[in-house]
Amino acid sequence: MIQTDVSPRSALVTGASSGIGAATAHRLTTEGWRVFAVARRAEKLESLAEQEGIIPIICDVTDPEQVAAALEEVTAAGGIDTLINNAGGALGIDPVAEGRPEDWRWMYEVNVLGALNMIQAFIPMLRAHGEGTILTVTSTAAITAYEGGAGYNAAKFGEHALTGALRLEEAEHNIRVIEVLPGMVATEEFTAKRLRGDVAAAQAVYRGVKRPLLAEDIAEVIAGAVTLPHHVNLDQVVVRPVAQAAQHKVIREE
Ligand code: 8X3
Repeated sequence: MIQTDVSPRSALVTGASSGIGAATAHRLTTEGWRVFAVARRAEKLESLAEQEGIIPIICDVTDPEQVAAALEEVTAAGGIDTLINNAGGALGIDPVAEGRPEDWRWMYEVNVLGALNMIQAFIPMLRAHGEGTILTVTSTAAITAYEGGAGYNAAKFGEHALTGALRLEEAEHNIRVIEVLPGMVATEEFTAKRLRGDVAAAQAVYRGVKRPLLAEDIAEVIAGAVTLPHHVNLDQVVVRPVAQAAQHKVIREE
């Protein structure tokens, strides 16, 4: 990919304590970026923070007061040109008929309102920078509904809509808005959390799939997207493993 000659770059990554967020923070620092790694869990951030270039910030993106404090911290430390909204998650695989409203509420809160809080807080800084980037990690679940997926689909479709409107609104402020939509990614926590800690069921999701995507694969895509020259906007990047040709078609080798 073509690289920009703008340096040094600086990003804030949410959901940075594990999975795609941690891999992205790691990947960007290897390219010389300063990275503010945002997550709720201090102990998880500690090992990441040992890496040079990573500045840990403990913050729950669903709490506007904590987001305001994070903004202050980032401002005092020199600011960012790139916001990467990665925090999110799924809870439950119930059909609509039996879905738990509290699960739906949690998913809306963390996927949609969490991203909203971060965007609203950091948009003045990104506008002032003159060449800002906002990249939001949604999901293939943001564009294709599937059985058992409705609560997560609703939240991710919502986050996808937010991203689309934002791209239109911020173009005149020269902020590029990128959406990365991962399909099946084998991460430590995503499916285990969704299945409420049922590790065996979580492992079954990837059963027989020879090469599901890894967090590092998505980090590679994110790094590629945000290091392109600023006038190049990858609006939407759908990323799946070859074995997942569609949401409903997964090649499994028994
Ligand atoms: C995760 C992808 O297929 O579980 O965002 O909805 S999927």
